Amino acid sequence: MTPRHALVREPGNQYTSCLSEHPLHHTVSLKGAREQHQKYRETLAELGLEVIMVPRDDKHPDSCFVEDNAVVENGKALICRMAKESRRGEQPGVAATLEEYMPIKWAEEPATIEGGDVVHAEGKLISGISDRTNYEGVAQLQEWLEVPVATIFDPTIMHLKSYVTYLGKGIMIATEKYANHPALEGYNILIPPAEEGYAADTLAVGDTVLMAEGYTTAQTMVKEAGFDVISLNVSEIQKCDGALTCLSVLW
Ligand code: CIR
Repeated sequence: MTPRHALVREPGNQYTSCLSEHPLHHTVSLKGAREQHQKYRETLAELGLEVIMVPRDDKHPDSCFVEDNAVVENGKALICRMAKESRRGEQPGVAATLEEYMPIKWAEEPATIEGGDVVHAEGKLISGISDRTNYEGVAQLQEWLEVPVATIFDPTIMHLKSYVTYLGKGIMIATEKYANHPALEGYNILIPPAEEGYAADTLAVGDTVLMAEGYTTAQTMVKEAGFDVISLNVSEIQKCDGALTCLSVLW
C-alpha cells in the first residue's frame, strides 16, 4: 500500500557525534546533512506524502534516524526500546507526534528493537535479530501490531534493512548473503553487485523507489523491474552509518 505520511526530524546540532564505524565519519558535515535531509523531505512531498516534522532534538546525535524509534503497521505504532544507551531518549518526540495519529505502545525491557531491522512486506514484517533487535523485541512487535513477523538471525549486523528492502509488487532487493534466506521465500529478489551493497537500502513510495546516488547497476535493475527511480545524494547520512530508510517513518 502506498504510504501517505512521512514522519521526519532534521539532523540536530550534535549530529557529527553520531554513532558510526564509517571510515569518513570524521569528515561529516552537519550543513551538508541538513541540505541532504531537506532534499529528501522535498522529494517525499513531491511524491504526494504529507511530511510531518518532529521538533529537532539537539541532545541526541542520532535523532534524525527516526526509523529506529518506531515501527508503524496496521494503524498502530510500537515505540522502540533502542539497544544503544546513547539513543535512548530520542523516542519521546517521535512518540508524541505519532500519538496524534494512532495508538502507540512502548516496547519494554528486556526487549531491544530498532525500526531499521524491520522490513515491511505487505501483510507481514521481516525483522533482523541483530546487534540492535532481540527476540523479545520481535515478540512485542508481533503482539502489539498483530502482524506475522518472520526473522533473519544475524547478530553481526546493525540493521537488516541495510541489506534487504521491499520494493513492492512482490519484489525485494537484497545483498547476496540474505537472498536465499527462507524468510524471503516467495519474493522475487534483485541482487545488486557486491560493491553496490549500500544501494539495497531503498525507500519505496508506490511505484517510485528512492535510491542512493551513484549505484548505477542497482538502479538499472530496479528500473528494469518496473519502478521509477529517484536517486539522492546521502553522503553525509552514510557517514553516520545511515541510509534512505533511516530518515523516515512511513504509513
Ligand atoms: C546508529 O548507529 O544507530 C546510527 N548512527 C545510524 C542508524 C541508522 N539507522 C538505520 O539504518 N535504520
